[in-house]
Amino acid sequence: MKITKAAVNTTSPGRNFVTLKVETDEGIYGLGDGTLNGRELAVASYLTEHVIPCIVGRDPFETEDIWQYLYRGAYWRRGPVTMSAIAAVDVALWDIKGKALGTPVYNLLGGKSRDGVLVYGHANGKDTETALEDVARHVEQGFKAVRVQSGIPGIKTTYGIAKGAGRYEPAERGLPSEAEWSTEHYLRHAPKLFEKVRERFGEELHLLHDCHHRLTPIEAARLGKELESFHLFWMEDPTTAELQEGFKVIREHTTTPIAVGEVFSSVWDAHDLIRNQWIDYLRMTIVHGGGFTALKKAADFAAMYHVRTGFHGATDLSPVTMAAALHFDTAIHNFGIQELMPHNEETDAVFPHQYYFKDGMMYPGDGPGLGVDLDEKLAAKYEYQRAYLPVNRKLDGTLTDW
Ligand code: EZ4
Ligand code: CO
Repeated sequence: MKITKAAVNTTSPGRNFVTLKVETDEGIYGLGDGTLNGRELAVASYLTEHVIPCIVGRDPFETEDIWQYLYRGAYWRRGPVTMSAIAAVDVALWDIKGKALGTPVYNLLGGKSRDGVLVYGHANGKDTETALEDVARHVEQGFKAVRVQSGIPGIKTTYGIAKGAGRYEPAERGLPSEAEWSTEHYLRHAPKLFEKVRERFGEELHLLHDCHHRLTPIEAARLGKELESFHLFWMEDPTTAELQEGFKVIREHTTTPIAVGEVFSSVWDAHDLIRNQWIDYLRMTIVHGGGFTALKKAADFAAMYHVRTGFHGATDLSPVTMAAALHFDTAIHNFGIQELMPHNEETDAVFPHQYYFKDGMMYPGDGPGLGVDLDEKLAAKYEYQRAYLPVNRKLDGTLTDW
């Protein structure tokens, strides 16, 4: 089998997506996601200008060699743009393999290790009471695990909170908006929020929380300690992770489990975190981490240190990545949980898919390949529109981590 053609599709059914379609001489094609929120066209051009010309004529079954060719062959390694582009190719090729062999991708990754994939949804509200109502809605929908974020008294905007009546969407069209941050206000508020959630919903519901890289290690240690009695499933991105040993400080102070890695693009971003057992869950997902070929190795390495996966699953991960993640989650042994932020109806229509949600779990479907398609006619109706994630400032105007 030979790759005859590959092309990048950009579409914006409410938000931007970059999708690679790889075609073969046997009429089978595969899809890969290359979406990098707020920097989409960098990946699109990396693929079109630098990657596609090198893969035409290659055998799509040679995923290992093609991965190494694109990674080592570029000389310039790692980074989210490069790794998302490599992931787009890798995932499309695994999709082709599955279709050619007439089997779902999870069967190529080890087969089913579980019946379903535990997912967590996002509950949020402008204040504690509204957030609690949203938790209740999630419980009614069948969720067994819920991430809870709420507005913080004393700050105008907070990460993870829907602005109007609609759903929360991190990126916005136009130039970056500016958000406001105060660690002092946040640290006073967050433990009270979780006290209320446990009071109302009991012990059984899994609770998660995203600190979104805003604390220093010692501040995160304080939060982790104060949340201990509420038994969180995890505390996410407690601090920025360029300095991996920063997590040692957090770990030494608290038993609240720690998840990190949605901005990672290589296992090397997590090497010290994993081998020192400073984290419990790795969030780097298929699209930003270089595809199945790279993630399988990262997950196997993590397994040796009791680290499980908890893949990023926000709306900027396209349905192609959601499908890929669900096949992966189904197959690997050290799966932990999968994030689910449902796409809007327009996106679901552009990417028809087999995967589905039922009783708090998700299932990849049992058709060949990834079980997700791209309706190119419909996609063409939604032209790419420049969009950015917000930037964040402390109350005195200092730029800080968003
Ligand atoms: O801010 O996906 O856990 N989920 C998150 C997301 C991220 C966005 C960034 O593109 O942190 O909301
Ligand atoms: Co996050």
